Amino acid sequence: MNEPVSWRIVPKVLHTADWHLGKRLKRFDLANEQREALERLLDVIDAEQPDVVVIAGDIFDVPERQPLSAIRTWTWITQEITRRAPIVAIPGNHDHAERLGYNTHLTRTSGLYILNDLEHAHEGLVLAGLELFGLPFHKPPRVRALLERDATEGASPIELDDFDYDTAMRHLVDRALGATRGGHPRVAIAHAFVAGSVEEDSSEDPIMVGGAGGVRASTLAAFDYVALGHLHAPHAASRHSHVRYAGSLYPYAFDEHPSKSVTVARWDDGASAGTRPEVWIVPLEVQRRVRVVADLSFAELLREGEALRSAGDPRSDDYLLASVTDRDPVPHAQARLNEVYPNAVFEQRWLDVAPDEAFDVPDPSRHSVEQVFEAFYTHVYGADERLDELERAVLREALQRLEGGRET
Ligand SMILES: [Mn+2]
Repeated sequence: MNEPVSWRIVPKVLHTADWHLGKRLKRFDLANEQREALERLLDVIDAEQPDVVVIAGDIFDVPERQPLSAIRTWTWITQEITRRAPIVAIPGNHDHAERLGYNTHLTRTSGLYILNDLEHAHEGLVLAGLELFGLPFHKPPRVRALLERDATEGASPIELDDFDYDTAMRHLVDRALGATRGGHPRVAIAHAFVAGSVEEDSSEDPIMVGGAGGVRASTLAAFDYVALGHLHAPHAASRHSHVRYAGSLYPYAFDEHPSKSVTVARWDDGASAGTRPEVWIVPLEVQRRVRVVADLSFAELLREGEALRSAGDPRSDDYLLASVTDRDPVPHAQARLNEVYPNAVFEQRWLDVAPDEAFDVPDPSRHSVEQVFEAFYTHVYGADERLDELERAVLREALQRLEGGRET
C-alpha cells in the first residue's frame, strides 16, 4: 500500500525589477555587468528555489530598438529562469507594453507570463498557491478611458486628473480586489513611484506623495505582498514593509545606491488570503562596482589608482566618477586618469578663474567658431597650450555635426 501523499504548498516568490537591459552608464556599455548580475540571480534562484520569479518592470532601458545584446540577454535569461520557475513580469515606464508581451499567449505555455494588458489587470493569475495581479505601468488618462468604457450608461463621469497616479492606481486596485477569487494570498506587481502617504508617516518619510506622479503605499497595502519596480534602491515603501522595491540589477547612476539585491517572500504552508509573507533580501554582487570619489585631488587620485593597479586590485577597473578637489585646470585630465582608471569619468566641481583673467570673446563676425574656441582653450590652459591634431579633428567634427543638425 502506498504511503499517503502529503501536499505542502509553501509559496515562495523571488522579486526583482529594473533590469534596464541595454542601459549605458555615461559612455560605458553595461552589457557584461548586467549579464554577470543575472548569472548571480540564477545562483540565487538555485539556492532559494522560488515557485515564481516576479519582474516588476523596466526590463529594457528603451521601449524600442533595443541593442541586440539586450535582446539576446533577455532571450537567454528567460530560457534559464523558466527552466527553474515561471516568470511573471509587467512592463515599466521604460518598456513598450505591447512589444514586450507581443506573443505572451504563446510564451505562457513555457512559463513566461507578461502581464501587459491594463484591461485585464484585474484578472488574477493563480500560480503556486498565490493569486498574482500584474498592474502594468499606466498613465492616468489611460485608466480614465478604461473606467469610462466600463461605466454603465448614466453613471456620473469619472473624475481623474491627468497626473493623479494615486487615484488611478486606487481604481485599478479596487477593480482587481473586486474580482479576486479569494482563498490564496494576493500579490500585486506594480511599477510606480510609491511612498508613505503624508498623513501616515510624514515625520519619517521625506518624500511627499500624492502630488506629482506619486502613489501612496496605503493604496496598495490591501494586498498581502506588493512587488514594486521603478525606484532603484531596495527598500520598503514606508511602514508597510510588505510593499517593497526590489531595486535595480546594477547601479545605473554614479550616485545610485551601490548595494543591489533581490527580495524573497515566503508564506507558510496553507497560507490564505490576508496572510503576509516572511520577507528577506539576498545580495547580487558584481565584481565591477560603481562609485564616486569626491575627496581627493587629481594627484592623490592618480597615486591611489597606480597603487591599486600595481597591486592587481580589481577596484582600479570600477566605474568611477572622479570628482577632484583641484581648483586649477588639470590639463588632459581625462586621458591621464584613464591610464590608471580605464573606466573613470573626470569631473571638476570648482574651477577658479580670477576676475582679471576674464575671457574676452573675440568678435564672432571676424573669427570662425574654431578660432574663438582656440582662443578660449589657450586662455584656460595657458599661453603655451594649443589644440593638438586630434583635439582639432574632434572639434571640427563636432562643429560639422552642429551645422548638419541645424539644417534638419
Ligand atoms: Mn521605471
